[in-house]
Order: sequence, then structure tokens, then C-alpha cells
Amino acid sequence: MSIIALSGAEGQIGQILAARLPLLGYTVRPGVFREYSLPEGLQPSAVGDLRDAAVVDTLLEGVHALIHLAGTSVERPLTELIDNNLLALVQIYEGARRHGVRRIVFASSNHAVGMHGVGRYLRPGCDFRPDGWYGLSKMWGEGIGRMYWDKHGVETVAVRIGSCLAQPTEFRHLSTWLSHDDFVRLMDCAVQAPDVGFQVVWGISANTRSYWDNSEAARAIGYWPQDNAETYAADLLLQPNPLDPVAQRYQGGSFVTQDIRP
Ligand code: 15L
Repeated sequence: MSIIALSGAEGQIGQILAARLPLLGYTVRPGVFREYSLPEGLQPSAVGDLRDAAVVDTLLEGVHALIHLAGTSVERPLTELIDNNLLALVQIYEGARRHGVRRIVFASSNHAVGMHGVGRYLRPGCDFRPDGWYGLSKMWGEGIGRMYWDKHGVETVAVRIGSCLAQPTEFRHLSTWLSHDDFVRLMDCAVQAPDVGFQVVWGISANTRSYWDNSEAARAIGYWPQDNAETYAADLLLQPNPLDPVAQRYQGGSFVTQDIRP
């Protein structure tokens, strides 16, 4: 698995992979929504809206796997999420079937389970408890991954990403942080692990205060995180928690208290 399509290559976390996967020996075929200047040497392979099957065909032609980061990544009105996170994902999975793409690494999110309380320590098989339309769209995305493995033999690793940041900046991140280095390690493992079928894994570093139990899922794909948000705890604990008291009670943090009408 060395030729990888990367959708959403222009996004905040897409740019990290666009720059670093080639250093691991991958040939990266970036997909972007509109023309964008990518890290040196990388030209977009596909430009446009992934609801368009022709754009998907250009992106997936000749690749072994797709890392799918494109889509809406925050809480937004339902109609936007249906377009970007549901309808586009159908085109992606149909494109994977057409082109014989073996695996999709799907950027899911902790917000699919964000209404669980912060006192819970969750395994990947926990109940979905989406904290908004965005979380609901990720729950649906995991569902389509499950279905395309069971029904059509397209593999999926659904990575429930926590807070992928250069460093944690607030109290919640002591539990949810995914360092950039661990993010690259995790995506590499998600692409290379043999015979995953359909798997869910938490996208987090080795945080002492993690909300999520990655002991089995991460090991199953060979992911050993190296960073721990606790390194930053002394500084962060001196700062006021920016979340309001309700948001502090739930794993999804500020998403829980957003109330966008459909
Ligand atoms: C996400 O899913 C978002 O895409 C990102 O912007 C962060 O809000 C992150 O979750 C988080 O929970 O910190």
C-alpha cells in the first residue's frame, strides 16, 4: 500500500499528511476542493467537489488506499453536513468500489460520542452519543464504512480523532490531544495494517487522562503513540478552563452546547 489518495489535503490536518507521508515513502495523490498551493513538489491530483463522481474518479484512479479527510469538520447546519459528509461519502465509497481501492481510512471524530460524560472511559464499541449534526454525520460515516466492508469488501479504519494540534492549549486537551507526530504514525499504521476489515480506533496520543481506551484497537493496527498531553499539564492547570460549566461535563466539550437549527 504505497500509492495513497488524500482528500482534504488543503485542510489543517491534511497539510500535515501532504507534507509528511512522502517522507515515509508514500506516493501521495492529493485531492483539494479548489486550487491550492500544497507543500513543495505536490500537485493536486483532483480538484473539485467530491459529490461529483468524475472528481472522485480522478482522485482514486490507480491508488491502493484513500485517507479521507475532506468534509465539514465543525458543527454546521444539517444541510451542509448532508452535502459534504453524507452525499460526498457515498460517492467516495462507490468510487472505491469502481476503482478496486482496498481501504479507506476515514477521519471520524470524537463528536460521534461527545455526549458521554467526562467520567467515562470508552472503548471503540461504546454507544454512539453524537453531540450535534456534525457528530451525527460521523456516526453515519462509520456506518457506511461498516456497510461497505460487510457488503462490498471495501475495508475501513475509522479514526475517531480527538484534538489534533501542535500542542494542547486547554484543560480538555489533556484528555483528547493527538499530536501531529502521533497523527502521522497513526495514519501510517491505519494504511499498512494487514486485513483490517472494518475497525474503529481512537485518534489520540498516549494521554494519561484519556477518555478513551485504545488498548485493543490501536494495538490491533500496530499504533504505539509516543506523546502524552500530560507533558503540558503543569502549565495548562494554571490557566482558566475556557469551557462553560455544562460543556466541561461532556467529552465533546464546546460542541455539546452549540445548538444550530437544522
Ligand atoms: C473535531 O472533530 C473537529 O474537527 C476539530 O476542529 C476539534 O474541534 C476536535 O474535534 C475536538 O474535539 O477538539
